[in-house]
Amino acid sequence: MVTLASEPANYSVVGAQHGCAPSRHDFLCLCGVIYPSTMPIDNPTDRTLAELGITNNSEISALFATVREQFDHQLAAKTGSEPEYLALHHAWLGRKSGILSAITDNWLKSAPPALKPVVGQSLNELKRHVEGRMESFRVAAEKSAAEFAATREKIDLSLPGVSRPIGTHHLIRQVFQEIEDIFFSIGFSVVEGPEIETPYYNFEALNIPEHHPVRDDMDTFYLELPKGAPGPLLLRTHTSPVQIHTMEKRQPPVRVIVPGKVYRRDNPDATHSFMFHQIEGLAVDSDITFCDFTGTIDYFVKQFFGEGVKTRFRPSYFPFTEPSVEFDASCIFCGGSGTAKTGGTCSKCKGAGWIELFGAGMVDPAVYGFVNYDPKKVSGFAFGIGIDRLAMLKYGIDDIQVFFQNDVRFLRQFP
Ligand code: FA5
Repeated sequence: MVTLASEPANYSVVGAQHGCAPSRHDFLCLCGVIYPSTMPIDNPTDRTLAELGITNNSEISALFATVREQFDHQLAAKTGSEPEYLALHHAWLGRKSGILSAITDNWLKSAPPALKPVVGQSLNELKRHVEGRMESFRVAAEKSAAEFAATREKIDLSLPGVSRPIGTHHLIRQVFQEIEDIFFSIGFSVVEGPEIETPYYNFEALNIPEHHPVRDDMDTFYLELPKGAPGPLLLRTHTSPVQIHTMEKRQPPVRVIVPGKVYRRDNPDATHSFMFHQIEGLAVDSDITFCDFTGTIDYFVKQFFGEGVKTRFRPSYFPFTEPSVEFDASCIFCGGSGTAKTGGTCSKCKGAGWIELFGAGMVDPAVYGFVNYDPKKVSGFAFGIGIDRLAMLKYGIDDIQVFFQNDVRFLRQFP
């Protein structure tokens, strides 16, 4: 065996036997002992053949045989894990600091011409050997990593499941659903429309021309548009524009309800919000009468609040209905007596015995003109229910703001 370097007096045995990953600079002695790079000793692969005193072919063969033995020894000490593979690959085949690169630089390139062929051939054989073994190591390491992952990720069906709390619909959504179900049962269907509208749909086509005083009550938010935009856009103030969209698209008979959000520049207080919810209703056919109208509303109110509730209507005004009415229901808190159950005036209806519910009316013939319906052939009714206030009434909520604060203590009361 060729002596490659004199062993230092103060070395310690480290490396494969100790589990640490060898690097090129740990590769100091080729007889199976690895020294840490911090030790002041020679590394044969850092020196040229001349510096190692190697002068003939047989010494070269022996030298390469020793290197190969060292590799085999290190490989045999591995358990087959991926990190071990990577470390060994880096130590032997690393481009910059790998042992094979060092041999190429220090032994092959500087070899005297007479020795070069045998050094080249030995290096190629060593390379093939190392690469072949490393490839098998890689395949085995990958396989063992996959097997380990499969074992780790195996689902244990006997474990108890993770229970996640399931949320519930917001009270406003629940009330929407309740109302929709009532109208479904009498042949209405749901349509939806845009929340961003043109003044034409929000006002003009509903018979509310520019400068009409009603527009003041519905002052709303206009969108800032880029210069040259075709016209103003606004956040709809009510769901009534969807009446127009619907009649533009469909011929009578029409029976629809329109749930959705609406926006007004109202200051927030216990009964006002700048964003709230409405359900529009529209029925148009060849022979719809005022009687059909009041009968439908009465049916809805009784279904929603209970059979005992009475309804009445009072004259009102909306530019898009004629006649227009305001529907009231007998107070659900005092039974319409005006006196609280505990005595004294009922605080909910303020002693009137009636609570205002929503506005409605027979569709104004002028509106039919905007959608090319013949007012002589069709008639119908429309209504617009404020959902938030209806929900407050039914569930005894005295501040509309709680709907928008998302306090779970409130929400949990309506599972
Ligand atoms: C309208 O919006 C009409 N479009 C309703 C209508 C439709 C009439 C079809 C005739 C035919 P009004 O402005 O009254 O009407 O609003 C309807 C309901 O919305 C009110 O009764 C009230 O319950 C609710 N509402 C109005 N403003 C607010 C607000 N700022 N916050 C919460 N609810 C509101």
